Amino acid sequence: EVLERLAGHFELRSNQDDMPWTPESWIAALSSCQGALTTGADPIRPEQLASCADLRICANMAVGFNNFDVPAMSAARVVATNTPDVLTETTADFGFALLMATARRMTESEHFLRAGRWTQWRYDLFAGAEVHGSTLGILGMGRIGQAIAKRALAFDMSIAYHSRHRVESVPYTYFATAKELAAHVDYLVVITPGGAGTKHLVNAEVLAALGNKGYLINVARGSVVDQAALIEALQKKTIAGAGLDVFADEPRVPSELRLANHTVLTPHIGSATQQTRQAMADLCLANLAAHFEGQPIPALVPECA
Ligand code: 8YV
Repeated sequence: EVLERLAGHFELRSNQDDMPWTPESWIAALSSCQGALTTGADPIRPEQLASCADLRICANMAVGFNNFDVPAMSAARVVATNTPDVLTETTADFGFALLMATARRMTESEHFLRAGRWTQWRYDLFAGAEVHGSTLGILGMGRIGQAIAKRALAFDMSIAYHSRHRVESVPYTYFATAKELAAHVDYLVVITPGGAGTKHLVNAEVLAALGNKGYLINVARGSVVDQAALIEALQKKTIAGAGLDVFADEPRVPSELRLANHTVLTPHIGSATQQTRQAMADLCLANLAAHFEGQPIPALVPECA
């Protein structure tokens, strides 16, 4: 439906669902375009910009834009837009659902049942960890972090956080480092932006501080967590478990993670409801249309000069 609406405004070059772009076909397609509607997996960096002299706007269908090199885009006079706000509550729902599914071992126990292995009643079967009344650490107290905190309050959780800066508008306990936060909490939920500034913010030391009763939940970007250190922590049981919607090199998920117990793994679906994906697509279209009509752009990336 969105493609049809786009076709009403633009001449389209589109890929097929079953034929992802290769790096070469992506550059070739972009080089004949003035605008692009990108997902978080489509890079817009100097390599692409060098061959795309006519490109003027890239509308990312994501709030995160670590696939963009915004300074290089600004230098090449390419506008960057994203989709903030419309996915905040939906992604917070998912982050909290992933926390609960991980704590209560919902997918592991379901696989066990579906495999026909539930043959007798046992009191120790899939004993998980309490959610209500526990301590939640939020790494990144932005819009989605704050929406996750709101949900946690209804579960009587105590809330602490670490962000680059203290957020004066929230009443939660601030920790100056990720490590101090991890040492204090039962659940560490990662919801920071990706990119160089947060690369491996959750490293072996932070995981050690989280400890063997602590859970890591990542609904941000795979790059924020040192994935090798996480695999080691899961294998050595130095953390209790992990709920992961994002990975270091998507869509590749290493077998060590796929085989790990006490994990819930999902294919980057934090914002994936029909309503929210529609709202994200609508905002992309509004961003593209506004640019080409010379109107103010609804969701310009703030860093875009
Ligand atoms: C997107 C996301 O679905 O908004 C984001 O930053 O991670 C998701 O909502 C994904 O990036 C695909 O564009």
